[in-house]
Amino acid sequence: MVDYSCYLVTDSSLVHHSRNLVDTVQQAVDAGVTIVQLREKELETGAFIELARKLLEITKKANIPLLINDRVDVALAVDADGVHIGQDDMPLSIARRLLGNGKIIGVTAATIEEAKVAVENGADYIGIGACFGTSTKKLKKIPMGPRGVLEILEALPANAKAVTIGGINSSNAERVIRHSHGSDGRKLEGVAVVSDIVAAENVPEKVAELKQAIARGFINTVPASIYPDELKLKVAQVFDKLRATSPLVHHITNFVVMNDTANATLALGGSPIMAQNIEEVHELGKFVGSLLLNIGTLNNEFVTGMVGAGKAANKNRTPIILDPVGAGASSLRKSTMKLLTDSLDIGIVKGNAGEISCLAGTGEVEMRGVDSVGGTNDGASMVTRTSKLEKSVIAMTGVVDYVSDGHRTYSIHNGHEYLGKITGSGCMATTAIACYAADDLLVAAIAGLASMGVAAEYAAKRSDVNGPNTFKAALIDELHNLTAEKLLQSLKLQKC
Ligand code: 3NM
Ligand code: MG
Repeated sequence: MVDYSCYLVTDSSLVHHSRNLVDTVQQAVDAGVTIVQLREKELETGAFIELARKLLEITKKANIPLLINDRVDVALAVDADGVHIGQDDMPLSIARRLLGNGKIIGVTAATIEEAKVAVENGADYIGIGACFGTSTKKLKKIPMGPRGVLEILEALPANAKAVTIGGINSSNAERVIRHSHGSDGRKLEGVAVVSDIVAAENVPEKVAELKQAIARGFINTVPASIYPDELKLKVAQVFDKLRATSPLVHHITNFVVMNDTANATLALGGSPIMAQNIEEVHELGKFVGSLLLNIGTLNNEFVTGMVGAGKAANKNRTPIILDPVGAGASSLRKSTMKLLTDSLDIGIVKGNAGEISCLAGTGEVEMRGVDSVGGTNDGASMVTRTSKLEKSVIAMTGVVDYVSDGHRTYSIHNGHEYLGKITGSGCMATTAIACYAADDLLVAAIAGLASMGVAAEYAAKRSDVNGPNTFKAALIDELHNLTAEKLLQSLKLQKC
């Protein structure tokens, strides 16, 4: 049984200047990588064999396999444990004939077809790539993202083994593995990493981080179901906690709602910071309770800031809440949503029916600008499906709101029609969710939408409210006046 979980692929041109490749591999093996592939594109045969010998000494002592990239002759010369071949290298059948059945042969595949053929022809494992963008190798195809990796994996026989490669690092490995959990219980065997390990300043620390992230990704427990009454008590608890702790909510959001959402955060009990410049997002990172990314009024500076802040948040394990405003309305917004959901581990996505259907890739609900045209008559199934696909909590707003973590789905029947008459109420709902995100993300999504819905009902009832504008002011007041008791009394929550 080969352990492919933490797979090191070498590249001596990327090794950090403080070491050579042999030291790097020694440190990585000592720190617990589970398999090594010697991948050298420039070495002459003699030097290649000599390097392979040195690495084999290291891997043998640790009792882990050493594979050779491409060069079957080098693998034979040093009696390595196997080879890894690409689509343009020696055909698998010939490599197998030369190496025999006792050796490991891995094959790179970028499509379902390539992967299927390799498995049929007896590859021991498939290297699916590229998952993300990488500067380590010139890619021939657009990176497929974790969802693309799962599509290939699910097309293979259940016993096929696969890892993925390309842009994997300690901040995305957890999500990549978690995303690979398929419907029939299969998953990736592990992740293959080049630059994040070989170019690291501190290899043992980096390998430890990676191994922890990989281990977290393999945990795939089905959460226990919670009855609505129990959940309402949790909502009341997280409300009290929010008021007691006032978490810092970092917003990268649009110009239309920036002031309103900052006020909504304060009113609810959080502490807003609206920073989009990449220069400052890293500095803020460690104090931030949650990161809210909103793709309205997009510009390039926002996107750079979102990706930078998002990666830092994933590294710090700070929850990210994404509001894909108008995702179905323009291709720029859609591709930005895809960029963010592909490259970041998003905890919660909040959107209207059009935005969520765009995320699901079904387009079952149309968008006109940032508004959905109509809703869906099966919101519960839509959020459950999308959550299973994205491995994020999905919160969908509408006349009825729906929240799902893929296993547990609830509907919320609060709110007021004035919410649809003011701009930014959806963005404020996302802010409310982000305020609660220190806790269980399903509870956070419900608490956020519940707070908006209940506050809206209180606001609409006020004698000083006689239209959208007075409503907006009253809404901020009523977010401020909200109490755990009001939430418990007014929240209409159902299990779907
Ligand atoms: N193969 P890094 S991507 C060797 O897509 C390799 O098949 C790929 O390097 C493929 O971990 C890649 O530094 C390089 O991003 C991965
Ligand atoms: Mg090759």
